[in-house]
Amino acid sequence: MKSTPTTTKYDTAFEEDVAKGLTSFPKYLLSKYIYDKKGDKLFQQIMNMPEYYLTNCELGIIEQHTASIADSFNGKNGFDLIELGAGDGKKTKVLLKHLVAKHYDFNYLPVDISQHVLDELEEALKTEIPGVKIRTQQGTYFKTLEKLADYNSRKKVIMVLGSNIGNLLHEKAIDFLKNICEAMSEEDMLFMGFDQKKNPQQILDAYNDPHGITEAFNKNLLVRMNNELDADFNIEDFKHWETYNPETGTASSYLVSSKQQQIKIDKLGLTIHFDAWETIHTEISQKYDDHIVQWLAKESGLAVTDEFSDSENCYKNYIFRR
Ligand code: AVJ
Repeated sequence: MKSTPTTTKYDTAFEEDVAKGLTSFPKYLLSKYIYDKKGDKLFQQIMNMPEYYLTNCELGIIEQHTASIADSFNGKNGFDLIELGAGDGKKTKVLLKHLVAKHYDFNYLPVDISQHVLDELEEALKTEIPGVKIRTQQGTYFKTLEKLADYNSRKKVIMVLGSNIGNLLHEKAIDFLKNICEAMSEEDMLFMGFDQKKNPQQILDAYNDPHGITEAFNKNLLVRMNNELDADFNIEDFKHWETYNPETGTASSYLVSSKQQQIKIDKLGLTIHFDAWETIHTEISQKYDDHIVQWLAKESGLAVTDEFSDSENCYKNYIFRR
């Protein structure tokens, strides 16, 4: 492996990004760092909460439209199903079961940043749906997409569930979609889930549950800095705060310092000052409508060719082609 020369004084991207985010104004942290082993667990718990409607909405759509979705996947020589961000596969398993039962000719290639998540998924599939030909790919979406571009033996179906794209500001989402588009050939397709604009209260409730699971998920960033960067955050001195702007469709998560305080981050040699009620922005969860999705597609060189949704249009899964 060629190592890239670097001028930074930090050992890891986590260190560098934390230093950058907490010395910026306003302060921010990147939501991808929520997901260590404990963060993965907390997200599983979130997906099982009644308030977090996204999971059941998308599961319902996939259950209701299994046959049409499976049909749209199929190519003349079968297909390769590439899932970016594999998770626990609850929703994917519905599709896989159907694809195996109907003898579709396909490989399943789940891609995830976490090898642990991939191992668990592979193990579960071995017993639950033994007919699936699975090849796991550990890595970032970006690197994997580059590799997959040369992978042109038959139709590629790229699948991204869970409205995971919602963590990206539109500009970044377009970059992501452009990358996918570049990895696609004429026959290929993208199947992607987008949470929809809806009653603002329902959105706020999904990101502010009464049991504090989302709070713990958000605060896992502080826990990680304490454990990995020798920081001295007192978790109780920060409040989890959620906002939703119904005009832009952007839900934002913050950690708010409830007092003036100095935090030492020994590993980074930094002392961070917080005014009382100063914020750290930690995550966006973008909500969409057809206009936004059409615009994102157009900006990325893609076209929406089909869509599936529930009766309330709570959530939508779109098919894109290039
Ligand atoms: C995994 C990005 C889709 O934004 O809804 C859940 C993460 N954050 N609760 C989302 C999350 C707080 C989730 N995504």
